[in-house]
This record gives sequence, C-alpha cells and structure tokens, in this order.
Amino acid sequence: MRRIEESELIINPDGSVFHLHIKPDELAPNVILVGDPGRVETVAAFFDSIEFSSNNREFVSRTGVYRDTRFTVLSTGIGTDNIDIVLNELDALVNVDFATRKVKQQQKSINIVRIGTSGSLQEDLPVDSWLLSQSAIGFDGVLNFYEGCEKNSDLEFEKQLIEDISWSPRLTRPYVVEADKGLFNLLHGENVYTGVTISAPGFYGPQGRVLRLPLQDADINEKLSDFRFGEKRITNYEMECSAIYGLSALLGHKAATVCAIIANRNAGTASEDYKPVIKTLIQYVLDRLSR
Ligand code: R1P
Repeated sequence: MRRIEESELIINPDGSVFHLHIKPDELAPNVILVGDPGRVETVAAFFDSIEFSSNNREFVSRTGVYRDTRFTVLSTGIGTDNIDIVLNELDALVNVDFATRKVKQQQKSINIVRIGTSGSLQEDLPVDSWLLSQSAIGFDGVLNFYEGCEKNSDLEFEKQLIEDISWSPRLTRPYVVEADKGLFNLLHGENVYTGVTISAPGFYGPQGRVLRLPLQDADINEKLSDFRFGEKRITNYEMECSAIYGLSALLGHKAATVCAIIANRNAGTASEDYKPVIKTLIQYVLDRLSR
C-alpha cells in the first residue's frame, strides 16, 4: 500500500488532521454537517453528553452521545470548496492509518447528514418547510477533478439540463449525483418534501440574484424552475450538497442533505424566523439516526 506523503495529508503535531483538528478516535460514525459554525452548538445542545470539542477556522466540531448513538457535529462554512476539505479529511480519519500514513486494508463507511438552509425554486415548496435532496446538481465543478466522477453521475439528466437551459460553454459542466438510498429512506417522512437541489458556487450571480451586476442569462431561474427530467423537477438552491453526495459516493460513505427552506425565490418571500424550524429539523434528524 502506498505511503501518503506529509505534504499530501498534513497531520498536526497533536495527531489531528490539518483543517478539522480532529483525531481518528474523536470522530463518531454518524456525522452531522452544518454550514454555520454557530449551528454546531444548537446541535450539540441536544446531546446527552459531549466528549470532544474543537475549533479551527470555520471548522467547529463536537462529538457526543444522543440516545446511545455517537455523533460528531461539524461546521463546514460556506461552499463546495470547503466540502472538498471536509470530506477528504473525514475519510482520512477513518480510512488512513495516521501512524503508517497508508490506506487501511478494511475500508469503513460513515453516515453523513447535512442540515442546512436553502432557497426554494418552486412556489408550492413553502418557506419553513423541510426539503430532503434526492439528488443534487453541482454547478461548482469540484467533483469533475476526480477520476470516476461520471460513474456515479446521472449523465442523461446532465445532458438534458445542458440542452434545455442552453448552458453557456463559459460555465463549468454541471454534474448530477444522488443521495444514499438507505439514508434518504430513513430521513423521508410525512412532513418532508423531496426534490433536486442545485449547489451553486456563489450566493448572488450563481443563484440568479441581481444587485448591481446583470446576469449572463437573465431568465436562468425561470428556466431552472420549469425544467423537468421525467417526474423530477429542481426544487431548491444551496451551496454544498453536490460535493457531499459526489465525494461520499466515490469514497464509499453514505450521505443525505435536508434543509430548512428559508426563502421562496419565485414567490419573493422569506421566513420570519427560521431558527425554530432548524431546531425541530435537528431533533428530527437525530431521532431518525438514533432509532
Ligand atoms: C448561504 O447563506 C449559506 O447558507 C446555506 C448555503 O448552502 C450556504 O452555505 O446553508 P447553511 O445554512 O448550512 O450554511
């Protein structure tokens, strides 16, 4: 087995991984990812006990126990570029022997659930609802750097999207990836909408928002809302899900994303206070994962 060089996987002097500041035995097999570092405390407040805490840049984490199940909650900050760091370092923590710097013989799989916030692209997907992403469309391009990215992508969906939207050749080719089916079914429930989520590489132009700068395609959100691939329609925008699904599938981990809808882009409405909605969503996810 190849030894991974010091420059390729940086291990801190205390034995923790470079950005996350977590050591292998401090990571639980169930990982909750949140964008906002402030949301880590909201999740950890549900834990019955906390055994570990860390804090580096936007990567804040707590490991603890909720109803006999061990969880790590970790913030990713904003964007799929951070997800590249988070997913690779989480995987290294379980699948690389930090003493020998070699990939372990037996690969382990972890459960990864992102609890985020998101904007709806469909009028009938209201603010303050929960949306579980069946698939994600990456407008970001992170996955395209990895060999085998096509293997887990829905190439027919991609082709039709590129044609119907008249995707500009100046933009990165979008990729379409799926949630883990087992986790998706576990999290699916009566009060949970499902759909296809776009992960955008920005908050303004890349999500069709205009403040002072006009867009290359002024009708992009209308086209995305109207787009259909068989029964599937695009339901919402956020900024991390595509890379989480794509990298988890390539690395052999299970991933799902569930977001609180805090704005409806077509109706022009926004939640008056989304924090209680996120709180009940956190409790829902922890209950489902610990059953
Ligand atoms: C943008 O405001 C951020 O909020 C959404 C987007 O994905 C992006 O990270 O999710 P979080 O609330 O989880 O950060």
